[in-house]
Amino acid sequence: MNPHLLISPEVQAARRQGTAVVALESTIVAHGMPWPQNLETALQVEHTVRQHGAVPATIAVLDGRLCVGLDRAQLERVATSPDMAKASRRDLAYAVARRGHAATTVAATMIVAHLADIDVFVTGGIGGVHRGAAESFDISADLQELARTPVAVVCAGAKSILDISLTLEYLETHGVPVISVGQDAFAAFYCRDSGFKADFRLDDPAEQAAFIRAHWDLGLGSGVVVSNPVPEADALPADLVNGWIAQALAEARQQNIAGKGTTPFLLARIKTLSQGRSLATNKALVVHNAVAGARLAVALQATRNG
Ligand code: PSU
Ligand code: MN
Repeated sequence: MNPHLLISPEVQAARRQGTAVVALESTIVAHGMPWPQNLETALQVEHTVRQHGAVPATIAVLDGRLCVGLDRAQLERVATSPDMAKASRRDLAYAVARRGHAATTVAATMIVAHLADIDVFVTGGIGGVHRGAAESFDISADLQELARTPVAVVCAGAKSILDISLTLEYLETHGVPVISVGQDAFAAFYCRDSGFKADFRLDDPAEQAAFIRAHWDLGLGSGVVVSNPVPEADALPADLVNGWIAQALAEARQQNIAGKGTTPFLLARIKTLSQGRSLATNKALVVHNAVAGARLAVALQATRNG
């Protein structure tokens, strides 16, 4: 085992007993949602994973250790500490070497999950190719990570703050399959339909697990995106969402927001512009993804236990 990992007793026990484990990210807690909804959501997501037969492993860097599975106090620390960095692939070693604290993005969470031999990771939405990327070069490291790290990422698609068409092109180029659950379309986070089709529709967790196992057994090496649309009742109307996004993007441009600050800035602005509706939807979709992710993890674990 990698010496920088610190695996919680609950996750260690699950591993020993062949119980399914679901990785969860911490950037959404530290930088994606405001206090106290961030902690509430994190706790509810963990609870939902347990209710569906798997063990949650929230991942963060604390005191330089790559923590897999956080207790309540550690989760509160991630949710409240003002000094939580946002760590993607390039930032992990800095946090470890300086014995610092960092929330992990989708990319960094995939890396740590893979080091800890966890197959399934649940998040809200993946990062992607930002609009205007031809000028800004802003392409989330999440996509590179999906290209190289064999973890299944259950998400509600990608937010339309991004260029979804280019995001899907990028994934195709890098051989990352996009599976959709319950519909043909790739999901668009706050909305169910991005206007683009996913590669494969697989509704049943056992079918998803068979596909993912085959992908890895073939040595294809990459991650897999599992797009799970937000429930109908929690979805937001696309025209409203597009209006908030257009305004948030214009403000980001005026204020010269760049780099890792972009996504948190846009999320916070959309929350304010929507008078909190985007946050309620965000919460609902992550919890919904926890159900799909736990079921998938149980099905994949069955293919391991033979
Ligand atoms: N999607 C959300 N909330 C978030 C994020 C994505 O709904 O907080 C976070 C994830 O951690 C993702 C990161 O990995 O934003 C992407 O950041 P960037 O665009 O800087 O790569
Ligand atoms: Mn970026």
